[in-house]
Amino acid sequence: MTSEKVNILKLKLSEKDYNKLLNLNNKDIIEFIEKFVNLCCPSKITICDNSEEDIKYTRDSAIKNKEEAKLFVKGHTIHFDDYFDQARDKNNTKFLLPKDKDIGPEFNTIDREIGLKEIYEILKNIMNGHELFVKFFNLGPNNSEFSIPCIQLTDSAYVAHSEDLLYRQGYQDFVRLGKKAKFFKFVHSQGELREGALGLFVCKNIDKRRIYIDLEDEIIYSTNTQYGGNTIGLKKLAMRLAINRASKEDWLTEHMLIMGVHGPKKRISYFTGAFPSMCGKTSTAMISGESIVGDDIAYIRNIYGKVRSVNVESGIFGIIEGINDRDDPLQWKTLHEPVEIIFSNLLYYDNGKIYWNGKTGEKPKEGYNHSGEWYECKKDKDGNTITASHKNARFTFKMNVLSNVDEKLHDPMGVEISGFIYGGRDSDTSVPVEESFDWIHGIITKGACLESETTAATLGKEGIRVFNPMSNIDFLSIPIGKYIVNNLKFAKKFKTPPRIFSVNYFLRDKNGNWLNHKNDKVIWLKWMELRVNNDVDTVKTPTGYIPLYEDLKRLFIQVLNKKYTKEDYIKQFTVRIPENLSKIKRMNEIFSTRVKDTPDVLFKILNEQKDRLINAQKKYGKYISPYDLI
Ligand code: SPV
Ligand code: MN
Repeated sequence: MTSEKVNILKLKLSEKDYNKLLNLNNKDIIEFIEKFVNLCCPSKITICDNSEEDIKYTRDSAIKNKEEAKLFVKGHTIHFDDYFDQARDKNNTKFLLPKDKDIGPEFNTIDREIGLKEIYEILKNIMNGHELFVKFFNLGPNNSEFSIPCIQLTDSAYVAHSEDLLYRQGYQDFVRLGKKAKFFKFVHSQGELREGALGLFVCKNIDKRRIYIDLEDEIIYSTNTQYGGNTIGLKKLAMRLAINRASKEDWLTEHMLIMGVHGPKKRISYFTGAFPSMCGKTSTAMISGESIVGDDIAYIRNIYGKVRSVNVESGIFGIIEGINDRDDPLQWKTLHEPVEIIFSNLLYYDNGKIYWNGKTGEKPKEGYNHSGEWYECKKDKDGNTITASHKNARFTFKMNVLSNVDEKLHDPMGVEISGFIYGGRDSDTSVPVEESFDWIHGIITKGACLESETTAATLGKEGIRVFNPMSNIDFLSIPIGKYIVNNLKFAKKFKTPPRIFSVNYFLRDKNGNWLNHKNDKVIWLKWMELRVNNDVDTVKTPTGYIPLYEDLKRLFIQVLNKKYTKEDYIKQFTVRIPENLSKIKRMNEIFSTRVKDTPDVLFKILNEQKDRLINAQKKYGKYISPYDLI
């Protein structure tokens, strides 16, 4: 550290803020901040610690800097991202790859030296006229073996505010760890801004949007974007760093919810669940009557011989589209309470009211949204209708505003996991719930082979199956085969590893009718809870273990007060041999061409499954009722 550089922080910081940095007793932190202050040249710097004062300052700055506007309900604010900045930018998210490294063809990479040169050029003086917020957080609970300390540099008060809602404050852990803090680093700038709807500022230079990931230095750069998935360092950006770190240290970073499912006699069994986007992940995590630990990202470790997991986050950045009073009572209620919530990219109308697509109640005809002034039937340049809210419009709140938050959310030891769940959007192949034969069979046939069908809402063309192993494909930072092997190896040390299940909320009959109601998912959860405690028996099929009719019938009555007929059961749990064989064919194709490092065991397990399906077909035909298999 040269004295000249020390001076820049001394010069630009208040004495109080400077002392906050000295208190951390870690010269790497000072050097990191100095380096980017020198490069980005912010006009003002604020160092935030855990204090209420700093948290309030961040929240107030988002309003003062016109990144958020107040809404009618106390605590509620709205934020807009630019019209072309509404989702994760996969094309411009790249790994900085050193010359001597190869992470496989699946990844978007750029030569590390070239990428650094480019991003430094973009960052040069980028914060001129902006205030830099320096924030300290923890990924995971405070004071926990699971957790990773993080420093976020951002010139967006909205990003800093979002992180205050989504993560645990980490300043004290940095003080505790001192020189030992092995932290992740995030550098974000919105770049130049322009005035958008309601006079709120949005990014001007979307063409210079970059998200560059440096696994070597565990640092991520994000520029000229505001959308949370691109900017909130601790969310999907940190996930890439954590997957890489976990792979070296023999634990798992998963794109998973964590929830407590309530069984008989007040028993609670914890599950993690991976679901690609639009497959029911958040709605599963928030089912009333169960308890939520997390809805998006889980760290999973071997703690004294048990599989335990923590929620990396302590808030939710959730999709708001379609949330209504009938299907989502819990989220509906919370979204109307006077608690701190940031709404992004939905419709603002009537001086502070909000509307989102699918919201129960009055549907305004005009207002302001991510496209500016909005009116019914408004079209974009290409003639597409602009709906009132963007389909990726979101809410951000702390989990403690939910009435069913699990009491172990902040437990440094996490919760013990009894089952992993994998759920895709699948109209015709897998049954609503099924248990795998064992860990390896589950990781391979249910996790690694996870697919999801596109919805009309997302791509225009419905029913295209997208390969998404463990629903983590967008966030992997190691080759897919290696990642699958890490998952397979993880359970080797456990006498009884968690059971692995698949769920499918989207099964249809030949005529395209849904075979289940939205609310049925709670039944599959209750059944899995009974299974992990060995309370119920199963029917063995070629693809796994499925429930017995009598157990489901009882659960439907007990939990939903609903009659469940044998016909329902047979339709839902018929083994569909041709569809299952097609799936195996698709997977064999993907794993032998697209994935370059597929472990042999994957092909072996798929071939065994194929043989079981063919043998069953010879005996019972193409569509097999569970009653044939009992
Ligand atoms: C997801 O898309 O999986 C999300 C939202 O959780 S984002 O932050 O964009 O990743
Ligand atoms: Mn996610």
